[in-house]
Amino acid sequence: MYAQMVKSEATQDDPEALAAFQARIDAGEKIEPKEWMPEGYRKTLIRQIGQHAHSEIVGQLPEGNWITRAPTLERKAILLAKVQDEAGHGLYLYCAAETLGVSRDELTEALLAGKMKYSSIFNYPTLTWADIGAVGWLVDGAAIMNQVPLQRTSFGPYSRAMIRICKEESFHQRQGFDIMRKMANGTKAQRHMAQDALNRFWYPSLMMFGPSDKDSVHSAQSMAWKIKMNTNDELRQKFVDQTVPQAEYLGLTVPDPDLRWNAEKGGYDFSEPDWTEFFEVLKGNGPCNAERLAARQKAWDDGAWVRDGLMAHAAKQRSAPIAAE
Ligand code: FAQ
Repeated sequence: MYAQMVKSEATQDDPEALAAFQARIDAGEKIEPKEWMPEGYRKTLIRQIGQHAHSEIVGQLPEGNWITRAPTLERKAILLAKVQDEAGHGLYLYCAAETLGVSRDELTEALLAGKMKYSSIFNYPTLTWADIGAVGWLVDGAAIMNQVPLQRTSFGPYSRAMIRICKEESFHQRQGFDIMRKMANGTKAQRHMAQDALNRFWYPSLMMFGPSDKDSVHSAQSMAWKIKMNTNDELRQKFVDQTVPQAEYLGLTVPDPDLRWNAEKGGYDFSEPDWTEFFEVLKGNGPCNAERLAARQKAWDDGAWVRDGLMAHAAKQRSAPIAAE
């Protein structure tokens, strides 16, 4: 109890508090919002959780684009449910970030001002129905690879949000694989569409894990704090090892002439994505950056009257006399 008090009153550079905090992380304890934490830990979490939340919300756009054009009623219902799930994931994550003292409005404003990022993958277009299969199979597949370890992340609200999100993500991945299976076993034109989708989404999916470890600025500190559980390259390798046999099962070719099984390391050797393209996309120069941000800006502007109405209602409630018991 006394130790807890000391911690909550500790200044940011107090070496004892920092050591005690690190000891809690190393022991696998969860850090809860009202407990003392280093400012860097709080800021890193806001950045990562906020970016993750924005990704879930922006990630609805490439798939939402296909809801009205899904080939059957069943596919439409499934896609609609998936896109709604992504909205839910965004909301859990915004709530987790809010426990760190930042509001959803502030996070959205930072996104719209270009001060916060969202995943690079959502700056690529979904041109055909097979792309919706590729998004579920590869993009949700990469998201799960990254998010399953995050269920054990050190910050309680983030870890709990991840447990729920991962359950839904596995349904998403399977629905994508099911679309690919149908297309890959369909007509010649459908097989061509499936291969074309894999060709276009393979490297952008590998980029989702972030830059190679040598260029990852946050990994070392984030891993020490268990905000991240693996390096970017470790997860990318696991993703390739899991996905290549799935592509083979579909009868599709991974668009990498240098892809080889390496028995010694027990994994595939593969070509790195084009990192120049990755950093260009991060700078806002991807194929759909402007369109995605314009869609978010429009949603924000269109929703202003709802936010104003809710604030006015809350103010009225606060000033109303308390009803007699
Ligand atoms: N895109 O030092 P690192 C989903 C930035 S959810 C954009 O390695 P870190 C569900 C990074 O922010 C997908 N930016 O960074 C779904 C940093 O810049 P900053 C989202 C990226 O944070 C499916 C700089 O590069 N998932 O898909 C990217 O340690 C289908 C240096 O990089 C998460 O957010 C990128 N790909 O590692 C929804 C998971 N990679 O901030 C709809 C949680 C790196 O200093 C449909 N996040 N950057 O300006 C993480 O695990 C980590 O944040 C990483 C990046 C691994 C993404």
